[in-house]
Amino acid sequence: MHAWPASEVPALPGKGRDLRIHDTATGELVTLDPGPVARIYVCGITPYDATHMGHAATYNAFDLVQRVWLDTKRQVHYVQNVTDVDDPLLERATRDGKDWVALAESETALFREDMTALRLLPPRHYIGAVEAIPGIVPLVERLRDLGAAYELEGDTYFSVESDAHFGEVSGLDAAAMKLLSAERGGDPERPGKKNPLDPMLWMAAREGEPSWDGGSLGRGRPGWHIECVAIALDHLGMGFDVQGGGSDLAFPHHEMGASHAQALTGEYPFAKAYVHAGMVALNGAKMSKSKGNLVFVSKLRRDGVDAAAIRLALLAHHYRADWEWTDSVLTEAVERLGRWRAAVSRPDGPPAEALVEELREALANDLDAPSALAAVDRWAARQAAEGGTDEGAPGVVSRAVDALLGVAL
Ligand code: 5CA
Ligand code: ZN
Repeated sequence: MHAWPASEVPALPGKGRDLRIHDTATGELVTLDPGPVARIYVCGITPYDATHMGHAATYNAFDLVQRVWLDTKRQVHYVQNVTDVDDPLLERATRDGKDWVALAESETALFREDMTALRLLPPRHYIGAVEAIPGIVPLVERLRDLGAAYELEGDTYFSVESDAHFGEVSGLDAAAMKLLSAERGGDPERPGKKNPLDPMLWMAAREGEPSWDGGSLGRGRPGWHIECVAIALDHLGMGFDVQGGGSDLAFPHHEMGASHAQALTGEYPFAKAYVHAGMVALNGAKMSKSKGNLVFVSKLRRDGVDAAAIRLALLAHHYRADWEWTDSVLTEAVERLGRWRAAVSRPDGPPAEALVEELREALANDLDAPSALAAVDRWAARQAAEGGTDEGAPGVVSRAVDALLGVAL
C-alpha cells in the first residue's frame, strides 16, 4: 500500500540526545541504543471507522520517538500495518450493508489524510494484512512443523507454551490474561484448545466470509497477531528497536506477537523495547470504535480546526497517561497555537539556543511533551512581555518546534 506524504523535518543546530523510554516488558525506563538506522514497528488501524483522538494520540507518541532519533542524525526505518481484514471490519461492513473492501479502502484513505494534516511522519513500508497473506502462510506452516502450532476443527492455533518467554511482555498472570484474551479478540472458552490463551494463527474459511489460499493450511484468513509478525519480520527482522501501540495492545497482541516470532526464529527478543501509549477517553470511557464515543480528527478539521492545534492538544498530555478529551483541551491548544504564532512572527526575540536544548532534554526523557510545551510557553511569554534582540531566534524556535514536535507555526 502507499503511505502518505512526509512533511519535511528541519535539521537543527547541535546534536540530539539518546532516547530514554518506558519499556513495558521490564517496567523500566531504558536508554535505547539503535544503530545508524533505528527500526520501529507501530501497529496500524483496523479501518472500519475514522481516525479518532485516541488513535491520533498513539501515533503522535511514536512520531515523537522518530523525531528524537532523526535529531540524533539517525535514519529511521518505520513500518506500519493496516488490519484490512479482521472480524470487527467484516462485522461493521455487514451491519452497514457495505462491501468490506470498499469500507477498508475509504477509511484507510481518510486515515492517510488525517496523518498528513497532523504532520505525522509516514512509514517507509505501509502494509495491509491482505497483501501480507502470501508471507503469513509459510510462517504458520513453519510453526506447525516446529510443533508450535496445532489444528483444531480446521483452524490453526499457536501454542503459547512453545515460547519460554511467553508472558514477559505484559507481565500479567494467567487469570488476567484470560480475562483480557476474551475481551480482545481471543476465544479462551473454545473447547479443545491446549491452553485457553492459545491464539488463532489461521482461521479456516467460514461461510459468507472472504478467504484465501492457505497452502497446506487450507483456505482461510490470518489471525491478528501473526499478521504484524509477518510484516515486521519481513521488513525489519528480529531484534528491532521499538514495537509500539496503545496500552490495550500489550496483551494479547504484542505478547502473542513476540512469542510467535521467538518460536519461529529461535531468537530473542522480537523487539528490544515494547512501548505503549495511554488510552484517551471521552465522557469517562475509553474512546473506541466499538462503543462509538468518538471525536474524529476529520470532523474537527471539517469544522475548521487547525490540525496544528489538534496536535498541540495531543502533545499537552504525556503519552503514557490515560486522559480525557474535552472541549477545553482543544480551546487551550488553539490559544497556545495563537500565542506561539504571534511570538515567532517577529524577526528577533529572546535567545533560542537554551530552548532548543530544553526541548531535546524533555523529549529524550520518556517523551515528556508537556514539559516541552511549557518551555516554548516560557519563551513565547518572554517574547510577548519584553521581546529580545537575538536576530533570527524566532526562526530557530519555529524550526525546532517543527522538527521535534511536528507543529508548523
Ligand atoms: N489493527 C490493530 C493493531 S495491529 C488495532 O489495534 N487497530 S485499532 O484501530 O483498533 O487501533 C489502532 C491504534 O490505536 C492501536 O495502537 C490502539 O492501541 C490505539 N488506540 C485505540 N483506541 C485508543 C484510545 N482510546 N486511546 C489511545 N490509543 C488508542
Ligand atoms: Zn499489530
